[in-house]
Amino acid sequence: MGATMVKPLVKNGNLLDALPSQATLHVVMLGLDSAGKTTALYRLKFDQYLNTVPTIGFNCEKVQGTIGKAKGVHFLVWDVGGQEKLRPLWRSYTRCTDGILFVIDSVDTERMEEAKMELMRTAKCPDNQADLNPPAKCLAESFR
Ligand SMILES: Nc1nc2c(ncn2[C@@H]2O[C@H](COP(=O)(O)OP(=O)(O)OP(=O)(O)O)[C@@H](O)[C@H]2O)c(=O)[nH]1
Ligand SMILES: [Mg+2]
Repeated sequence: MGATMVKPLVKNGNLLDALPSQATLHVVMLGLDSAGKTTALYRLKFDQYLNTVPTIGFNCEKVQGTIGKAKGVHFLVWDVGGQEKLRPLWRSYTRCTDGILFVIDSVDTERMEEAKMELMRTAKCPDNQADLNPPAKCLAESFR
């Protein structure tokens, strides 16, 4: 529990500038269990705080950007369960996605190393090496 980091860090320029121009961009939210993924997703979708239960499987919502360069851009956001037993399934969601949003509970310092390990594992996955767009690569790099 605690604060979540949902704002990606991009080294070179704006995240949206780096995204391919498509009608709908597919984004996968990953992170440890209780990092705050589902909370963030519902906040994006409904603009309010909703109670959540641990995700077994995934949640999927279409959200539309409302401000800045994201205005009018449609995102199909896949929020995948982060429990340890579910993490082997992440790779099937990250294959061919437009972006990966890795959510970190910034107050859960005890599990920061675990989060780092999972993020690096995801970034280094051979399936993702060819498919990851620059924003996802930048996020992984900034975490080292
Ligand atoms: N204080 C605080 N609590 C939060 C925040 N984000 C999420 N939580 C709480 O953390 C708990 C877990 O949040 P979830 O959004 O369900 O976490 P998750 O990452 O989806 O977890 P899994 O589905 O198990 O992977 C819930 O009780 C939330 O209310 C936050 O920014 N601040
Ligand atoms: Mg969840």
